[in-house]
Amino acid sequence: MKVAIIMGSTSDWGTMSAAAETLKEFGVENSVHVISAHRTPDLAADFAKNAKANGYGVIIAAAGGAAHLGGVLASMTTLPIIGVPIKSKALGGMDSLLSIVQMPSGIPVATMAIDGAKNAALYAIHILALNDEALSAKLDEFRRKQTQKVLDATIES
Ligand code: RP5
Repeated sequence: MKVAIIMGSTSDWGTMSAAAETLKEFGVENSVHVISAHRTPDLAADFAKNAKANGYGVIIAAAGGAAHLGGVLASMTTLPIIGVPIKSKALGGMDSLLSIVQMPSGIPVATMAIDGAKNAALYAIHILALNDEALSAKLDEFRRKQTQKVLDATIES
């Protein structure tokens, strides 16, 4: 299954390219779209309503400021939505974070850290790996290497 990376603006790409890179590293098919909940609401609705039929298994939704993109998409699909709050100029991303994490009961959006693009991709991989043994094995290997890197970096005094 594919992962969709949706961003509210092209200005989010500097942050979100890390998600695309991570998905690529794991060999997970993905596509990147600029869709805004307020600038292109019809497109947002169309994408969310057809995402499952179009072969997507997870949607990553990145937005900054009044970051309602993830919640709007989530209201129109039962696919898991992973929200990435983009650091905003005015409030350093606290506005984005709270807009995504404080979803009212009934329509969940999993919220990553501010600018947490890489973890969004990893979390999407975790979800897809539930039904994909080869992908699950890649995650185990990623964790093993990550642990080894820390152990190798231990400084002796
Ligand atoms: C949001 O507004 C976008 O996700 C972006 O983070 C923020 C600013 O957008 P631009 O004014 O840079 O297009 O919708």
